[in-house]
Amino acid sequence: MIILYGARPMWGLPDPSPFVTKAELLLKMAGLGYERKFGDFKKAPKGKFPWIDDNGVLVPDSTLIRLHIEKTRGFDFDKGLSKEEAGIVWAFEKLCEDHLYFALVAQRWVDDTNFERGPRAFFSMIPAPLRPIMVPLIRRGVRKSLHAQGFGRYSAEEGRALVARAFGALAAYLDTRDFFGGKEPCGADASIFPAIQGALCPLFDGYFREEAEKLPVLKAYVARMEARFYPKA
Ligand SMILES: N[C@@H](CCC(=O)N[C@@H](CS)C(=O)NCC(=O)O)C(=O)O
Repeated sequence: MIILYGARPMWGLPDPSPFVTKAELLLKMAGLGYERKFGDFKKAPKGKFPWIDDNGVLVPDSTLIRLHIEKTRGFDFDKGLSKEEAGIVWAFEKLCEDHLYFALVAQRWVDDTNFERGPRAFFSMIPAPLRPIMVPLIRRGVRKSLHAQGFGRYSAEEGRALVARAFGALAAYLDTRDFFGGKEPCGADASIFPAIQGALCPLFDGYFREEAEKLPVLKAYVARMEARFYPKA
């Protein structure tokens, strides 16, 4: 049995981390049995969520998890796609992970109201007297990493223009398809779905959600993916 380490379902999302949801979807798509466990960052092989324990083999990083499943189970996440389509959806996947993800982090962690509604809950595990020290320290670390990555240097106006362009590109591709895989989901859907679902999460306000909400095709896509992979009992 594979164990998937991440956080847990929160905020109406399968996991606060889009990368954990991606790993879970890859396991579901490949038809592999798994159990979810709350991870201890100190034990994370690369210091980040997610990682899996595949019968003693620890595999960190959602994309490395995909490569591991492909290699060990022979599963083809691009089944039915032409080489060109596989290339395009891979680029869309990385647009979500290496660009839009940082807008999501900025929305949740930099904005005070959003922080109180969301990430503040992560600190409930640490003793109350330490929180006044730890919370500002960790938020400062997040702001620094956003600055180093670059997204943190954009004004709200600039950030809005960039995410609008990215969501527009995703919506344009989806316009004639049910999924990024076409009629059926492919590996890239495992990554793109949590990025858009996270943007549309009603708990958080700001331009990131507003720009995603302007595109009904994105909402319809999230609803289709939720119905397929997280059907309501
Ligand atoms: N490239 C990694 C990114 C994973 C990632 O950034 N995880 C975040 C949660 S969304 C994390 O664990 N952050 C903690 C940290 O950076 O200390 C993947 O695809 O799994």
